[in-house]
Amino acid sequence: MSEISGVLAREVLDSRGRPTVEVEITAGAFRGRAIAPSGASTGAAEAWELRDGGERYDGLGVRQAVDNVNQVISPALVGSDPAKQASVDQILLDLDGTPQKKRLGGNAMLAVSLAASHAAAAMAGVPLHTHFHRLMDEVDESDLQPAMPTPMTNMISGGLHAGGNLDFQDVLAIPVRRVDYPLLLEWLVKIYNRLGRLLQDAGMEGRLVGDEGGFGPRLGGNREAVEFVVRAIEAAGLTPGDDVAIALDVAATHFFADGRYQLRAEEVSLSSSEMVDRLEAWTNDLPIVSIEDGLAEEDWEGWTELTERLGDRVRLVGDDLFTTNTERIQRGIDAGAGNSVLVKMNQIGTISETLAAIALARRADMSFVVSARSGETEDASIADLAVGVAAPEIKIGSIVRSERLAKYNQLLRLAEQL
Ligand code: 2PG
Ligand code: MG
Repeated sequence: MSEISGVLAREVLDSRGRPTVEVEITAGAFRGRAIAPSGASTGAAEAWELRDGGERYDGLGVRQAVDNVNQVISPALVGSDPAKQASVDQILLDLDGTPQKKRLGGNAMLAVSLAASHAAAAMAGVPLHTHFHRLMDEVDESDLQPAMPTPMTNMISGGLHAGGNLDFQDVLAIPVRRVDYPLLLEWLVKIYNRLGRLLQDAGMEGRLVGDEGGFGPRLGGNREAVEFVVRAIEAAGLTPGDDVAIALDVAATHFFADGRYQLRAEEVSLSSSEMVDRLEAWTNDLPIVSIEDGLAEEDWEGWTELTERLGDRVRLVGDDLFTTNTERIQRGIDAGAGNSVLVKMNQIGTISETLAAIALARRADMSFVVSARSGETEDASIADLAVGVAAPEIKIGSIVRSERLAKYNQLLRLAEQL
């Protein structure tokens, strides 16, 4: 067995050109490296992203978080066994000691926690997904087998991820026919390209893309964005609803103000029930199978109503609502709010807590989606996480831009191994 002999952090850049934390863990001859991603449409309950403020990078530098790794975390972790993820993470949690990881920074902690997983996989001589699978087995004894996830792929971007006028953050295409992953990817690329052409033909500045590579056109309204993607599925020679359906990330927290949903693209302000009416009407008319953050993060009553009305036919995914946090997921289970959990490692800040969130969702018969952030890097660990924990779905963004392709391509490799 090797022990951790070094923990080294540095500042690197993410896909928006913003600083983030990279960590390398050395254990004898073995090494693990990981980079923390970063969100834009963040939930209020997320693990704290520690930023420096001041002049550098308009205040977004992460030198303090890097120093926390090098000066506080490193001395405490040297000598530990990286294979004991729970103990590594407990050391991080004890050192931090705050509910939202504000002392060390969730960005510092996640990069360390994930680098430990990589080092442990290297030590054991197994791929990362196998290591995650073993860790998952320790917290969830349900005889889970590794499996390929279905991607839900961003086609049109709005909200805080694009400069257009759309309120809804993502319109995604999600294959519903079970075919092999390489063919799914081919379909998704074809739909994306057909959509670009359709937007261009309609006179939109369709080739402009948002932070995750989805098209960011200015359209007449949110529903038009969904209709364009449905047409693109048809233009790709596929049947909407049978081959490929629609998923939405409404990201409603970010247009919820004064107790109402303020839809700028449509110049209306809706109550919670009216928002549910609208989502229900769309679901009746359009092949929508999944709606993420259809309501705001603190609108728990609205979420219960949404789930009562749509939960038997649509996956209602909590992102800002749950923030990969077992306490919030449990509150959702108790209140019948949502039926699926979005899983983002940096939303909670350690691998152990991420796996606990997945285990809780599974015990409650909730679905879950492993998700990237809008600020990503070449770190492709979520592909291995999704396979190792047999996530039904994965959300990576669009099928352009290398920080997204790093994950789609890693899934191609994993598809060969399974
Ligand atoms: C989301 C994510 C990814 P962000 O809302 O689901 O699309 O966005 O990383 O900005 O929170
Ligand atoms: Mg979301």
